[in-house]
Amino acid sequence: MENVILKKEGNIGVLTISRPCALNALDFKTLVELDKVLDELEGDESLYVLIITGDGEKSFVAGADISQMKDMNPIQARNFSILGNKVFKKIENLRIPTIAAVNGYALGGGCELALACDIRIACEGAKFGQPEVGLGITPGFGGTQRLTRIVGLAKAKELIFTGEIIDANEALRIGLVNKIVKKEELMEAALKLARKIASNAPIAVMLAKSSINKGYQMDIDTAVMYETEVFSQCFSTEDQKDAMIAFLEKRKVEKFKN
Ligand code: CO8
Repeated sequence: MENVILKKEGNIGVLTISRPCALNALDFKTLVELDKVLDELEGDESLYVLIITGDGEKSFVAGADISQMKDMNPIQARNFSILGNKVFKKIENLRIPTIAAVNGYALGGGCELALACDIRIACEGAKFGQPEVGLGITPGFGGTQRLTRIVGLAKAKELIFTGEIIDANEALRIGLVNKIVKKEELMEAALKLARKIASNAPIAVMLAKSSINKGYQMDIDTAVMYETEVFSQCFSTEDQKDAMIAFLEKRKVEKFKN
């Protein structure tokens, strides 16, 4: 892997997109590398949370690679969009929670990458936007759908139609990010949140993610039935028994097993 770096800190994975020559813009090669690494991560049971960030001080991901898209014909563009969407879907559906640690520009495909994560923490100075219409294209890695679901129809339309770049404070105000921290505290804040998630019963966390994500695509009655299935599955885990016994014995579970 050249453009994607995976490090592990205990049961937390930190995935860094690293293409300093183009502010970490996503080209074909980087997307293929991401696709591979996500397959490895899906099978790695030692990991409970994944953080995704960008290399360097300036940029999370400055979009899809414009120099690579410049000469594409519609078929090539379609294939590029299909690959990006496949990768981002893998992130969205990864069994463990994902946190985008947005360390700078998150534009176009970079904003879409952050949107595919479960939670977004931004540093002061981070910038968000879907500037595609200024380049003669639409968002193509899920932006028209995920941005709309996260910030609502009217705000998503405003951002996508104008291509306006917003700062971290505005992103927080509209619910695009969960939290803003000082730049030098970003990774520690992401790790702190990841550790908090990882301190809970891992199967329960994974099932909760599945229930939220799958249920969000369903009508409420079907979604609540799915929640019931997921909830009942928890009762086949050792963690459920251990945690409830520990509560009744007025102590904490030392370590979740599953
Ligand atoms: N693609 C390719 N190269 C890039 C990109 C990019 N998205 N962003 C920055 N770079 C390169 C620059 O060309 C420059 O290269 P060089 O040093 O060789 O000239 C280098 O990175 C540094 O960039 P700047 O000199 O521009 O740095 P500034 O600090 O002046 O500006 C900005 C930083 C504001 C982030 C500026 O670089 C910028 O506007 N970048 C483009 C942002 C953008 O429009 N992103 C959206 C791209 S479109 C997209 O993401 C579509 C997604 C869906 C695709 C669907 C597939 C069909």
